[in-house]
Amino acid sequence: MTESEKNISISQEGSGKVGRVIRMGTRKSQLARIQTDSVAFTLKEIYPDVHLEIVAMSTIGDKILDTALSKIGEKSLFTKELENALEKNEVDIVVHSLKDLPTSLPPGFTIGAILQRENPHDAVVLHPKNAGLTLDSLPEKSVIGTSSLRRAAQLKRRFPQLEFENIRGNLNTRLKKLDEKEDYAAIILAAAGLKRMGWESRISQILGPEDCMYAVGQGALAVEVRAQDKDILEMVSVLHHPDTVLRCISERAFLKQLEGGCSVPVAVHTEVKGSMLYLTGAVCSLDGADCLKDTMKISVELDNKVNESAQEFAHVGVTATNVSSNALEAAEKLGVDLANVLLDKGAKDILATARKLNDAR
Ligand code: DPM
Repeated sequence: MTESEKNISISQEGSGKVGRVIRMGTRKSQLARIQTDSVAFTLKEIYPDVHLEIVAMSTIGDKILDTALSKIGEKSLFTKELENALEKNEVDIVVHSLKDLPTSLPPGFTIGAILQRENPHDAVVLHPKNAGLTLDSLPEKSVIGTSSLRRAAQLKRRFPQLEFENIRGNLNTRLKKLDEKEDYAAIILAAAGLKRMGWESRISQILGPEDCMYAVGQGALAVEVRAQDKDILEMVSVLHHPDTVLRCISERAFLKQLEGGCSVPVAVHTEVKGSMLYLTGAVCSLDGADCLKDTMKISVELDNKVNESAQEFAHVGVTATNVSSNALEAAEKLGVDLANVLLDKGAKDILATARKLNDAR
């Protein structure tokens, strides 16, 4: 672990009991650190006797900053180094943005907790000179910065007068590129990331589902652990937010059934109303010209039927032994069913073409 820097950010105090040391792995970006610290803070509140140690690492995704994410391909880009450290017992817990985790995790790993979702929508951040404008009122041919195929496809469809160009780098870099140059009139970022960074004041517009649906898992934090580590699994399971878990399982099952990764324009919108879970999913061509979209719902009554054994009951990589197994199964089925409906309508061709065009760029 040559790249790692260790710093003990939270340690034992008070009770006099010597607790177990839990090591939390994180990427080095400011957002990743903030996200890990927030989970550490919550764990510390629940388990005051546990020692938490934070281990920060650089990942390939952090090092390759000049290539669009969708071109580098693999989702494991941001997660591989962290999973290696988990595997070697160098860390016990890794905190991720759920949307950066593939729908199938490598064997031996599972998502042991999904925390309550932040605002899952995308947000518009304007160049200061455009203050007061919206995507509707920006001058024709204004350049919008985004490297997300999903955002570009949906927004091209909705705002054909605008132009879209890649922008890469972590959030700090992107805001700098926006503010200090004249390359972009605005950029699109997840509201959740902006909020966690303390940059909510830069949000000029939140994009609703009619403009741009969000990415699978967007806005939710996930805690990845070793699937066999029963103690840690049990410890982190109290962090699960049941509504978020059900929404995200349906979204992940949808993406998995479509065989989509981060290099395809797939978007979702979910809601829990009473005991019903609603999933809207869309598959778009890169230029947004073709867009298949549908909504389905399923009952996810939260009964007390919980499952005891861990990994064989993981749903799209998520182990949630403290959430009703009937509800988890229903959520997963909803995602699979909706994907099948769109596949029947021709989603396969749209995705195949999008992949081919993206690879050729
Ligand atoms: C994934 C995408 C992006 C990230 C693709 C997408 C955005 C890439 C880009 C899968 N991961 O959304 O269609 O804009 O070039 C990422 C962000 C967050 C997690 C930043 C962002 C923070 C929000 C969260 C990058 N991963 O999307 O603005 O926790 O959901």
